[in-house]
Amino acid sequence: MLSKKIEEALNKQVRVEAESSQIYLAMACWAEVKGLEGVAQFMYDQSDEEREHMLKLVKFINERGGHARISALKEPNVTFKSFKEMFEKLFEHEVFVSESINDLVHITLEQKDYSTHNFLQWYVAEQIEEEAMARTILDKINLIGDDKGGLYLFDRDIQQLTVASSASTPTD
Ligand code: OFO
Repeated sequence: MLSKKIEEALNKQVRVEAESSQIYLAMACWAEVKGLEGVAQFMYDQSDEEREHMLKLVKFINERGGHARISALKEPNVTFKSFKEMFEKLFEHEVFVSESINDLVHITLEQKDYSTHNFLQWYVAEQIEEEAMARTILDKINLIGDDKGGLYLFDRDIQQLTVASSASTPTD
């Protein structure tokens, strides 16, 4: 059974994951209208993954005697100055999500809720992976700079990152 404090903290994270999904969906749209199909597909897939993260939390809350709250979301930023800026925002957002997960883990320890603590380890590992991927993408974008040909190749190659990351998503 979840304590009220843990339930509330988990529900806050439900919202963070839902907003992540919306943010990446807005990025997918921007990339798509700019003609970068590979980047757009990558962002659509990221958006789907974030929704899965949200659902995993929703189910955990409901199964443990709580009630998952589906709240209104902040409208995400829909335009960017450049792809570099878009990926910088993605990286910053992942760092923010990692901090949010860390705070949550801290609360579970304070409350001695070891089953929720155990459940959250999946998110801890996922955030390490997502931050690393965002950093890799930023490094590549920095190498490309303003080179149009480089961006074309990046758009083609980013698909492989999509495959690598979705392969590590658990099915439960
Ligand atoms: Fe939910 O993993 Fe990224 O934010």
